[in-house]
Amino acid sequence: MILKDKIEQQLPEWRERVRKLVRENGDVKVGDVTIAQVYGGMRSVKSLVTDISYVDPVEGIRFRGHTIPEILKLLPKPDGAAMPYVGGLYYLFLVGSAPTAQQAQEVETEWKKRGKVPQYVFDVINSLPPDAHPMTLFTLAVLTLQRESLFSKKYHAGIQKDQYWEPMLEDSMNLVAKLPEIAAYIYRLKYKNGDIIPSDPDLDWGANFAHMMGVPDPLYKDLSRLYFLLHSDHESGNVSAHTTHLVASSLSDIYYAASAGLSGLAGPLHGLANQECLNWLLSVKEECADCAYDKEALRQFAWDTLNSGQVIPGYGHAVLRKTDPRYTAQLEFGKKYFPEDEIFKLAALVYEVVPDVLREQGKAKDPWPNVDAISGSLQYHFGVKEFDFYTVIFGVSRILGVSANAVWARALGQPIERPKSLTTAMLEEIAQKAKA
Ligand code: AMX
Repeated sequence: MILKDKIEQQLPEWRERVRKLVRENGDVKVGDVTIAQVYGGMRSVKSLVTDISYVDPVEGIRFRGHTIPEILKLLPKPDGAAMPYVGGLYYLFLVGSAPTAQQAQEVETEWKKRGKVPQYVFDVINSLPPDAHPMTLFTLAVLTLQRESLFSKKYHAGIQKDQYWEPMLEDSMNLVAKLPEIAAYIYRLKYKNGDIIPSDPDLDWGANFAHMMGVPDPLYKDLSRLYFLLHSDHESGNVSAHTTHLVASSLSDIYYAASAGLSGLAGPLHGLANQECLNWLLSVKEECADCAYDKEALRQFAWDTLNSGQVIPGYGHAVLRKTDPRYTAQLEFGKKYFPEDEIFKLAALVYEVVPDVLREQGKAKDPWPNVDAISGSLQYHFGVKEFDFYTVIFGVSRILGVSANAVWARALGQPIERPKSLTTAMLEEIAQKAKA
């Protein structure tokens, strides 16, 4: 397989680079940790490593060194498409350099070979009560596939440590290949009377998802490719990425680890924010007719939300301090193809109003929109209005990033994670000593 060969070629050099860094500089300090950080969700504590993506607080995400606009130009696209092959992005994540069109297609072909979802996964999905959240169905489907894990089988058969990454890559490819069909199945089961649309082997991974969702507008194929690209990876400290990494660090396979990450993504401060965001936009539309064109009315509505003790979903970020470039890419997509769409226009107007409101309130460190502030309005435009489902689409995408990271973590022999905890009394003592 092309990805395996390309990683294998780089491994001796990478392993020596890491060994040398730790051997010769293991005692060099990377930073200090304050009591505020210990009690404050470890915000900004530098304690993770990934070479796949990096979030600059001002510039936003870079994938393997490339900004989002660069990536959209760099990666090969299917004939006639405006957005790249997702297989090309996965190649970039795993190999470190951009693929040729042929290399991106090879990844797509591998996914097609591995895409068949076993019936028992659908049986598990079907057995859940109708009001189960789509994220519960999706997470469970990924976990159910665990019995397929090659890593698990090989580990128990006694594989060598320096080969762990190989079945991890196989598992990751097998899992990613099946995600569009699982997600679309959940959508059609829950919202379209179980009228399932079979996969189309002639389509690329992103377009096939769009096809199986049953969205008639061909532009949804490009939106799907764009969406999967933008939500895939955001360095290692966010909840879904860190959870996946933590669980995998115990040598759990990717099915266990990714399903744990998805459970984290389901939280309202993380992936669920995109559904909360659309919900908020719809409440603006319903409760404030003037807000569609009157900035002052919209400003007041935003203040009412804050004064009622709620956050404005889609705004703010733990790391970013500027408009998220993933937001900008989606805004540009909407502006190009459907600038007059009602909800999209409202989302764009909110961008002109909410940052000032948050600045005035003075609490949020980042008053700018994040990736979630607009993604729901684009789905809504294409008729995907069931916003409970939005985090599943995010999850499909996020597994690209976390699985690529898991392969490399295993290839470089990253150990089990085990930070140290202290008691409050110990922290008080440390504080007292620091003052003395
Ligand atoms: N609206 C209102 N208040 C906000 C806010 C927002 N959009 N963003 C931050 N604040 C508040 C926080 O609630 C906090 O208040 P507190 O002191 O009373 O607890 C204060 O500002 C400081 O928070 P912060 O340091 O700026 O943010 P954080 O790192 O603690 O949290 C985040 C980051 C994203 C959870 C937060 O900005 C938020 O809740 N945003 C809205 C939800 C959202 O959009 N989540 C999606 C994030 C992206 C993703 O993972 N998908």
